[in-house]
Amino acid sequence: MRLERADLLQIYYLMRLTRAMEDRTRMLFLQGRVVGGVYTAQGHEATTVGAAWTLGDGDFIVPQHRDLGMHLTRGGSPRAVMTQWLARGNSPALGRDGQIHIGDMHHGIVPMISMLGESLPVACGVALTMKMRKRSTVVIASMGDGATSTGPFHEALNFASVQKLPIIFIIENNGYAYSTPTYQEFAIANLSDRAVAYGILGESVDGNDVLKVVETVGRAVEHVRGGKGPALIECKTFRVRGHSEADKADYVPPELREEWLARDPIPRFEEYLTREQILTPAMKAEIAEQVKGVVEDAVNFAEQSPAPDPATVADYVFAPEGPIAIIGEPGADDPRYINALDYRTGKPFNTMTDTGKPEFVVTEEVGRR
Ligand SMILES: Cc1ncc(C[n+]2csc(CCOP(=O)(O)OP(=O)(O)O)c2C)c(N)n1
Repeated sequence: MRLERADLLQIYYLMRLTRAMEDRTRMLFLQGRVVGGVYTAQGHEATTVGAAWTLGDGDFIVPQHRDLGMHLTRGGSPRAVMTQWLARGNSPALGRDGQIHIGDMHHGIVPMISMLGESLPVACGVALTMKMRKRSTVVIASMGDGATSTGPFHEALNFASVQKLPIIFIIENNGYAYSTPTYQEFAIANLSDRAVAYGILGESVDGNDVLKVVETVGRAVEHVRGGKGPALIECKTFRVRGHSEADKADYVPPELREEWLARDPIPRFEEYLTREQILTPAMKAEIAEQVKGVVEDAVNFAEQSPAPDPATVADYVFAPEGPIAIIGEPGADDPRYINALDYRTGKPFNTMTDTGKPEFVVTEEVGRR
């Protein structure tokens, strides 16, 4: 994938913005201003920004809990992220959830699912929908190394392979699943070797080298968009901080952390950009100021936003009485699939519907509350 000078600088900006947003949130957490825990991904920025950079308009990400960089790269709003972390009433989850448990369909961001691995079959559903609609959409679904030991991971890879879905599975292998080191998780050298079992493209890459990530995932995007079926890309990286801010990560040998800190993706990319005379000291300072401004704007916006109204606490948490869903006619795109409709609107649950009109006739109710 060809990167112009402006692209390289934008990638650098996004990596720095991701790191700065998380650093600021850690400070807010220490001041007791964040609701719930804080899960950061210091060290993952080359993987998250680099992978998401390869996508175009109309593509989707189905991210995991360490993917702030993907959100920001896809155009997700720093203000929305900050309102979510501070659980304000205008946050994407309306103050009912924190973290980057955020979806943003305008930017092709499907909200994450906390249960490890469970978002992968959902990502297959998105890819299948787009394939049935004859779009050239690519879906990136990401996960940690730990999530690759779940059943849904294997089910999703098999389904995607059989259906030749336009999906790239990105494994962010950061050395640990919480406190479990990779050598206790699996006994293969490269997690991408698992692609062989499903007959799909598999590749491992240095996940701390943003140019390598863009090149490798970019190639996978071409492969997938060309209708050749899914890909499994392992990005080898490291989670420098704890699983969450409540975790001191003292199970990580200090020399291992030092080794990875020396490969921090941000200074590494900075060195490259400086060497190539793309980034001057003045530009570096300018980008730092820009990042600072965006972060402060997001924090100020979130802090000035109202807390959720306690009177609305049960809204959107419990479904109102009535039928849960109604079944429509077999799908026009593919008669093997039947569409469930939202009983309140009669429209498909699918928020990606083109016309906004119900495409299928209501025939049957499914369950009642
Ligand atoms: C099915 C399931 N089991 C356990 C958890 C609790 N949990 C959340 S993140 C996490 C570690 C996941 O490790 P990995 O997939 O390698 O991602 P990482 O956090 O290292 O980026 C665990 C055990 C969960 N969310 N879902």
